[in-house]
Amino acid sequence: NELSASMRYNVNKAAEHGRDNAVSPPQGMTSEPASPIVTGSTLSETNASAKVGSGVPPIGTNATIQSLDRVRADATGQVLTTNQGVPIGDNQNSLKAGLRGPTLMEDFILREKITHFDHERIPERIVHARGSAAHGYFEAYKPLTEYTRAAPFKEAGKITPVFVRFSTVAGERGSTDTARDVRGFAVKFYTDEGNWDLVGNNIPVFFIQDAMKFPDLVHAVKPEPNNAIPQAASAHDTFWDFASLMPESTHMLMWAMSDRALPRSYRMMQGFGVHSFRLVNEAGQSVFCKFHWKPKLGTHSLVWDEAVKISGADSDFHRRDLWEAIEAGEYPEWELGLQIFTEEQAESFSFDILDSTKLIPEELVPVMPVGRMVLNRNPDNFFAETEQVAFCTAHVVPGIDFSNDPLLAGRNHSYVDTQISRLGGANFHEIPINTPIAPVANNQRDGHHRQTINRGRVAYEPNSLGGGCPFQAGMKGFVSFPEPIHEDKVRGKPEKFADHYTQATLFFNSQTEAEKQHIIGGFRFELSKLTVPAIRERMLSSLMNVSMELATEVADGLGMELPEAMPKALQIDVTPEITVSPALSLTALPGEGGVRTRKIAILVANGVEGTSVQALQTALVDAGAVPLLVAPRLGKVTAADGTVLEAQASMENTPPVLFDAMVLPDGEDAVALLARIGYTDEFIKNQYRHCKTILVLGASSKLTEKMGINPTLPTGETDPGLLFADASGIDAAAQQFIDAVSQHRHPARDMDPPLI
Ligand code: HDD
Repeated sequence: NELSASMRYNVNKAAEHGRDNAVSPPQGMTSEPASPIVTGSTLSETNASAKVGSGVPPIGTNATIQSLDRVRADATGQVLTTNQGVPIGDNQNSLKAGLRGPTLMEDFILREKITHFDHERIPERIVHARGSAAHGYFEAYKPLTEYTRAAPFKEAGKITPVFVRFSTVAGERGSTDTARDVRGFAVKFYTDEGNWDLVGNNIPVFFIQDAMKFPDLVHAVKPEPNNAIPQAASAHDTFWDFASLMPESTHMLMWAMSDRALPRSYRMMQGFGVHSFRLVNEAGQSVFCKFHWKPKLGTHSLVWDEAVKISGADSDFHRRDLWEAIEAGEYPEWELGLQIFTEEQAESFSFDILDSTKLIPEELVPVMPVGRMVLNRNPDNFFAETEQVAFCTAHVVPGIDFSNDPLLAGRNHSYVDTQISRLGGANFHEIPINTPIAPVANNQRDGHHRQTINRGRVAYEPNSLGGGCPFQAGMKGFVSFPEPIHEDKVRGKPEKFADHYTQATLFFNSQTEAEKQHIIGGFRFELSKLTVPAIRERMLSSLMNVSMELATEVADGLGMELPEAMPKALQIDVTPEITVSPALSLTALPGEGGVRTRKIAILVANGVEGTSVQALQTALVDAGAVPLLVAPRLGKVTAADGTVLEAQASMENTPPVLFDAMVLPDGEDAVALLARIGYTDEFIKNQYRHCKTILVLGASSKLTEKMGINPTLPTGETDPGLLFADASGIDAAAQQFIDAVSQHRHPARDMDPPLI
């Protein structure tokens, strides 16, 4: 596109020389854009541009679009102004007494600009500082009125807008996405009866049982206070010191050391409300409930070596993945499932349902699918939406209520409290992303940054001057479930809370062999980073109560003898209902995704056999994958038959860990070129080591041979992820490749230490 003159360079610079121009920028030298703005130009980004948010979401699925419209701003065609709306004549130069003289205090334009800038940062979240979010909607499959009067579950097909923020826990706002960590999964439902926040994680249990220990846990895992090391990592003394002294954390540690803590994508992880909540129906009857989000794409993870390398290659890996998927119209989707159970069932379990370090195995209480959530729009503005969104477990609506989980009680206080300092006062609910769609009317008034202009004289209740308004909703409003309580006031815990190991063992025993090995590797790595051997030993002594297989292998990996097992807090033996729960393995949810949105590297170089490359590209795009031609340098690559291909990535700018699978091309000359480049070895080594699918076409078999890669594994099995084909049989090979990539990874090749 032809760019208008005003877009090619900063025409305002022309006004900077000489007294006359400085006093009054000459006509035609301001940057008022030619009208209409050049369409299709990537330099002009307006609200209508595909590069801002995701443009237009499907109609009727996103009510927050309208509610946020009143605060959306678009500078297209507007003159530059101060915050008071005063047009600014010169945005280049401060006001001076003479061109070489001192800058004047009088310059309110400069002072306003700098003052605002000085205050652009707000405190980051004390935990979950690093996150990414998107808009979408929840759609109920069927009415759940038998159990709850909550608005989103009133009828089949009911749509409730949502805003969802995913996060890591320990790292700071600018930390890497692929750290080993729990992931936050916070959903704000803008229901007809007010906002409901389901503030969960991608792991169904938690480290501690009582909110009293939360500040200790967070102080232990955050960078150590003397030197602020390490960032976004639990592999340090203070975390394991605390964890090893708190055996109640053992179950959660098993999850945190597993592949669950290394998701491939936010789109490919589960979410859990963690606590037992209550559902309350119109008649005031209550059942307990646990919330589960299951991703349509299945649950898939990275491996540790890959996660570490991705941190260097693209520390925005998960943020980018979510953004790009939504921009591409590949809207991520989760199914909401409920585990519903009664007081009587709860009494009968071998564990306490008020204990957040315990889950309810799906074999005991099945997960009932009740609806789906689709994320279909990226935020317009990261700060205004993702950073300022304020979640709180106490934001419940009629029909949803709390259990007596002591961790939940502490959370119900903490979240509102933290927003008051983070967002600068008690009116954070008026920030557009936090405002409910349901109308708000009460007698709360004033405070920092108050936006609402409440009319009238009345700000109290009861009143007669305001006709008694706003009036109480009575039984139509939120009514707490009248749970009977007849107890002494005490500090303490029920006995079942003291069983710290049964479910940790259940989790370990429910993993596949490869998953177990990754858990062992996780513990080995983290504990190897400790500088105080006694902590390592204490942790091992606790792991012996989980599984001797686990403890022995971790000890072996650390070059240690097994110590005495840690004395258990609970002396009596617990008989668990089940000893294996297949639902706890990541393999339980392979997903319907196939290869959709998977990134595939097709290595190319001059002399490549082009027809097979193009056939593969077409087949992969048709299957919904994202194939990229990766060459030693960006730009044009000439195939053996003279066809010119365009490399979309270079081996330098997009390293192998950013791809889910790889194709090595045919063509003698190209292979000879690739064989001389060190990057090629890196591509093959990393893809191989991370158990990804590799398709080796024709002459490229020399490349894998050179690396010592063998289709027969040391176990005698044939490697299912290593495919060889000739360019002539490309159609069949493409299908085989797609099938293998949809397996995500090939654990048969997973060796510790790695083969290559
Ligand atoms: Fe928390 C943020 C999830 C225990 C106190 N928490 C926060 C977020 C998530 C969770 C997803 C980020 C929300 C967002 O994206 O803005 N937290 C959990 C889960 C827990 C949990 C699943 C256990 C089941 N949290 C927990 C306890 C406390 C807190 C026990 C305090 C007693 N959490 C906070 C907080 C944060 C927070 C300090 C930091 C920023 C914020 O709330 O808005 O209030």
